[in-house]
Amino acid sequence: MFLEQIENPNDIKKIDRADYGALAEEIRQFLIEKISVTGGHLGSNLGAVELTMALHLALNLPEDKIVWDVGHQSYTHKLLTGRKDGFDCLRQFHGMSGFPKRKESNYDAFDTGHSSTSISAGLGLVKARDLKGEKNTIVSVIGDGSLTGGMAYEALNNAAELETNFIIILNDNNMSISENVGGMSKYLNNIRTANGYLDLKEGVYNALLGTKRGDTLINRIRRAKSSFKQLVIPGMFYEDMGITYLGPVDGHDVENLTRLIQEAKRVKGPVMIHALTQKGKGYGPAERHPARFHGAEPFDIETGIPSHPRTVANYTDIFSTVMCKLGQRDERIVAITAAMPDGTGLKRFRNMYPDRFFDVGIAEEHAVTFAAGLAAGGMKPIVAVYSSFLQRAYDQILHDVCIQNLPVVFAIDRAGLVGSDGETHQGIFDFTYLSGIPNMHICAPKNKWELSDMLKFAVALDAPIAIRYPRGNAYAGLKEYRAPIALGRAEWIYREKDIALFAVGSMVKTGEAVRDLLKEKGLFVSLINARFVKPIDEEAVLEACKTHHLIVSLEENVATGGFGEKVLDCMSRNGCDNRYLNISIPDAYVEHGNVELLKQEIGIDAASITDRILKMEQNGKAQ
Ligand SMILES: Cc1ncc(C[n+]2csc(CCOP(=O)(O)OP(=O)(O)O)c2C)c(N)n1
Repeated sequence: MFLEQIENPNDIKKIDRADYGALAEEIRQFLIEKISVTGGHLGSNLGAVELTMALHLALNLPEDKIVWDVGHQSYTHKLLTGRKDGFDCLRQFHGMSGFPKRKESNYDAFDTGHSSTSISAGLGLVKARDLKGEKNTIVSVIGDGSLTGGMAYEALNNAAELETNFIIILNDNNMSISENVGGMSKYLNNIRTANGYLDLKEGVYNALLGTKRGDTLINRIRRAKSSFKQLVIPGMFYEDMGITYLGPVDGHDVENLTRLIQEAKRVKGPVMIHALTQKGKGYGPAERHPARFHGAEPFDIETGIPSHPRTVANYTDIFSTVMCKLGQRDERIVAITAAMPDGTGLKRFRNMYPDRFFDVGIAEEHAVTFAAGLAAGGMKPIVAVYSSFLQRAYDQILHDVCIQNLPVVFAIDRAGLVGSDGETHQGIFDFTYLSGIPNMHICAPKNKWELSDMLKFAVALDAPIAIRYPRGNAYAGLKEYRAPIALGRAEWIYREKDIALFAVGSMVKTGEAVRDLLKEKGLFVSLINARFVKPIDEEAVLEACKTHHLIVSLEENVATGGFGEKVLDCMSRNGCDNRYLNISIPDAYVEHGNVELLKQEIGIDAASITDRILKMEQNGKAQ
């Protein structure tokens, strides 16, 4: 009823304040209904409904700007800025993104997807505003989980010197994807329960007032900038840095929040509003299982059960099982995650070996250097991380792990196209950013057994090594091909002549399909499972060059710095003049959408690859 009245940005300002509660309820129902069909980030959005309403009431968008950290909680913002219809194709190919996108709307001030960037970006917008002499308001919204990321502190440190207005809203739901971790989380928790301390303060003062020298004592306590003060005044950490702290406040009270944001606009300097929210608010299953409903697959609203329950093990499951076995065999094995114990499959390892499990918060850079320290101390660290998030830790991999040649294993999940999370999350750069680093080894399994074999191989190797595997079902084909893993050695699966397909990881399965299609045309095709991207098996390449006129490399990584370039380099150094075709991801960001569709779109599905090979065969030259 009220949501119907909201078609355009700022329409919320027409709603009577008495109806805010009803509007919030309608927004929640809308989000639950839509996300139950498309999938998406439910819990974080349900928790941020009132906060977003308050921002839209207190600000004048788009002149004023909101920077959403991670951006997964921006659905209500999208709803209130004329994008209601977009929810039917949320996260689908050419549909509305699940994250803020400047190209999608003038009301999205800054693109996000990875965590802990909003304060830096917001501060940049503030400085740009000031330099241009403008007067608009800039607000960065950051969650307590994202506040575990180091970049947030670099930004706070910088923002503290500011003499003009900058509003930071800390959306504190006491959860990251899983339970939040670490000292800051503890600190925020103490603030949450600050009423206890305030009562204590009052109690102490009242007791002292009743005594003879009570006044003097109270004054002494007040004068002393003691830890007592730290206890009784919430937000001292921020205040001491020079950031005005307002809170903690109820993040579900629209009117109060709106008033507070309006007050915060008057502060000449950085100001933090600490809003307490509940993840999944208003939907029972999401309140009870916040981790499961952080990023939900389509589900049945009544029960919260996924509409298409998984029946096949994915690579994460395989990794999870093997890690538990390895942990049992070798007490030096330790596992590290940057806030993704569920997503990376390390939860079982955590339950079995709590002392050897470390969740460091959303802190990939720290995770890698921490792992380097563990390795230098004689342990065998395995860093389980998503491909796109490891991008952050490039220097730590190079400077802290690889220069010292420390035996850190990188278990890189979600490598390749990930689908609906889109361009910020596609794991298509890891071969590129890893393969230029001396001492690093890189491999990718063709199927679920090979992931297990590679992990065992990796922990036995006394050097840095990365194993990258994709999101989704673990391939259970080619079971009979299980030659022992040897460093830098490929595996011949089919040995014929004429066309040689060198495929890496997920592309071995595609390579099989391509080979079938080519054979239907009467061609002879070899399929080689590359296994290693660094070092590549040059012997296998040269052997193939002798008996095949066309060499094709297949990978789910961008072409630049990828596997194919190494194959071509090997061929050119050795004077091989075979024709060559590089199947990889083009030099562009790949948007959100179904993975199979995306593969067709960029021409790396079996049919498109077969077409390209056939054309090449016909023309006798490269496409
Ligand atoms: C660099 C990076 N690492 C990991 C993630 C995965 N991730 C997405 S949201 C999230 C938790 C964020 O928690 P919080 O900021 O408290 O937001 P909430 O969802 O609780 O509202 C994580 C770990 C990410 N987006 N970016």
